[in-house]
Amino acid sequence: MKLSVVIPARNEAASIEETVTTASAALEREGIEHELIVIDDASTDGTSERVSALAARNDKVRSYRSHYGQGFGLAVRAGLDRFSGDAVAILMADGSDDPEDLVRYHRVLSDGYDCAFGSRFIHGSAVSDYPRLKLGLNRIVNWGIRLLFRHSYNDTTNAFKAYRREVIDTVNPLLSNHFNLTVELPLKAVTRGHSYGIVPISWRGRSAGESKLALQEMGSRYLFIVLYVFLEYHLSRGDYRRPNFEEQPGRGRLRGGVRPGASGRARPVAPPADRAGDPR
Ligand SMILES: Nc1nc2c(ncn2[C@@H]2O[C@H](COP(=O)(O)OP(=O)(O)OP(=O)(O)O)[C@@H](O)[C@H]2O)c(=O)[nH]1
Ligand SMILES: [Mg+2]
Repeated sequence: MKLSVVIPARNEAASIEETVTTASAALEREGIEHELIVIDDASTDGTSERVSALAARNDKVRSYRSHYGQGFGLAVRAGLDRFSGDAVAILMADGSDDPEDLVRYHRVLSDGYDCAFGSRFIHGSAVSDYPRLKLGLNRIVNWGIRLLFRHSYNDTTNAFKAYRREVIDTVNPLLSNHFNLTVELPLKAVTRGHSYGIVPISWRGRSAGESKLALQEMGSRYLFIVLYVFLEYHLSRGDYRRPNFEEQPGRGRLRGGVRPGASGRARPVAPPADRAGDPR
């Protein structure tokens, strides 16, 4: 299964080279077919020049200017329009995510799950230098999402996740232009009927560059997209579900979740019934 990695980057000159080279090294070492797609839109600090130099040395690295306007969500969507793999992971350029976790995600997808979700808040995960205010807000928002959607996954808001190609087909057209895309993708994927495996991941606070997340501007946008998906799930009578989705009678909760195995591999608890006998 070829894994495409979409890396949105704006003014990440200090970390983009390490992000791309460590991701490339991890995937090469594991023999995973891959491509790395960096999407820049308005960098002024030399990020694009660095990526062009990387692309000249490594033909699996591709660099694009977003063909949409500026914004995190639009940059990721530009990458999702262009990837050629069987699956796609979204990786931050600021060095916060551990590219080694791409290998874990690839395993989860190879095990048959449609989505690979990491959690920074379960046994086996490692988090350092998380700004306290952001961490507090993160826990509250993820708790609220869990209550609304009645699932047990506790890190919905983290963008670093991976999806099979057909999931991206299911969740399109995407609406979010900004950081709210981080919740639109996983929430639509699971409410529209895709399975997911959860693994512990590592995360560290950025050590260089500036945060692009403006919390005050994003609150209402996050609320909008969470409520949008919630209303779609409850009121649209399944109009947007993935092809061949079959309702499980008597199940109120979102299905497809798995508990993480101690090894970091997704360990299925109850495979999605409609996927039984459908090893892909
Ligand atoms: N192309 C593009 N990339 C963006 C944009 N906004 C953010 N990014 C990238 O998206 C990733 C996440 O942005 P961050 O600024 O790290 O957001 P954050 O992780 O919430 O903030 P920190 O806690 O400071 O790391 C980084 O790789 C950014 O370079 C944008 O408008 N365009
Ligand atoms: Mg960051």
